[in-house]
Amino acid sequence: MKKALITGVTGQDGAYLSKLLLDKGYEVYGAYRRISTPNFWRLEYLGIRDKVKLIPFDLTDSPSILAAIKNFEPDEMYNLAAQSFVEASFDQPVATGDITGLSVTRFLDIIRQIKPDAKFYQASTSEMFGNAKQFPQDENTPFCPESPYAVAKLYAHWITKNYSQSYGIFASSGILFNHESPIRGEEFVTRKITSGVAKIKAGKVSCLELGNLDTRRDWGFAQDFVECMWLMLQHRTPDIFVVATGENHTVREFVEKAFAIAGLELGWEGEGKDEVGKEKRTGKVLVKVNPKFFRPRDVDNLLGNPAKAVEHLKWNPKKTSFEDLVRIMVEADLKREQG
Ligand code: NAP
Ligand code: G4F
Repeated sequence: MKKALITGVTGQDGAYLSKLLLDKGYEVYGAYRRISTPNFWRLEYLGIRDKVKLIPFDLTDSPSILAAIKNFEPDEMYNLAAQSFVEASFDQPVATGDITGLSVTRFLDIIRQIKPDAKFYQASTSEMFGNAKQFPQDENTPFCPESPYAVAKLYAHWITKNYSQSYGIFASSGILFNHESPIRGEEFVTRKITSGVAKIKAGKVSCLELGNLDTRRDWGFAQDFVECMWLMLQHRTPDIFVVATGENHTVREFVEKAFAIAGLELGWEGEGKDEVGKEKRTGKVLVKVNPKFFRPRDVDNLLGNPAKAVEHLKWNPKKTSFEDLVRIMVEADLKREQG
């Protein structure tokens, strides 16, 4: 039986990847960090909490990384743990650099010393392309990171390639574009929208406040994307792959689709004011723009080209459409609100 170590097992991708590997017959070791309140709701949502072997671990703590690898000798390691929220990285640039960037060297160096035959996956990101001049972005597009998060991820990306080339470790990076699901954190825009829509429908809140509505993202379904992580470690050589759907939409389009699926009439703030500036609309749902949710710098337009993953890994980027993704998320949040 193959053994896999997944860091960030309490996160969205960690939960979906655990489910995938358990279904494939792996023994799954889920590395989680100790926090004041246990945080296993995603594993519970997928019905796998008692199937994953949970081990305490912190990316900033080398002894805990060493113990996880030495004690369990995993064949495959998926490094999904990170400070992953771009907005927060502007407030915590040093912690983000340490957790999301430098920790990957801690991890790889322990692999080099005690388990050099293991395969390693690094969760790289389309944020590394930043405001790229090339569309769509592929494995040869120059990087232009626009946030402390993206800078840290780019460091992690390069050190993964460096350890693979310098020491012959099977270390691959997936440059994943945005991927979402009903277990996405509510701080990210898609889940903020779908849970907001469900709360509006339930009469719990009267409006949704968002930041930049014009940015475009290539949004896919997390359950489909984790499959590509696994495929990368089954490939005959370590490599770098872009994972994306090849289609993008604005935040505004996501909002429109989510409201339509929930059967709610959508009204934008400022759309219908009378002569004294008072909202003319009555009974309509409002979406407001709040400058608080704008970032010091944003990435305007991400669009990935998954051709290499399609050709070499036989991965299907079109399994779940944009419409289906929004529907899956809205329906899950409506169900949650109904208890
Ligand atoms: P997520 O839901 O935010 O999960 C991040 C995980 O990292 C959580 O389990 C978190 O633990 C853990 N973590 C944070 N700091 C840690 C530390 N110091 N030590 C150990 N664990 C720590 O992220 P995700 O959406 O699943 O994404 C998975 C990975 O892919 C991340 O590296 C992310 O940056 C990258 N990525 C994501 C996307 C996307 O669209 N989702 C796209 C490209 C790349 P807690 O539960 O305790 O907070
Ligand atoms: O959902 P977001 O916070 O995701 P973002 O910044 O694209 O990052 C996510 O995807 C990356 C892959 O490209 C991952 F590496 C990263 O870990 C994370 O998973 O924001 C998406 C867009 C941004 O342009 C943001 O400015 O939505 C815009 N937005 C507008 N209003 C908002 C909001 N974002 C958030 N979080 N909250 C808002 O109210």
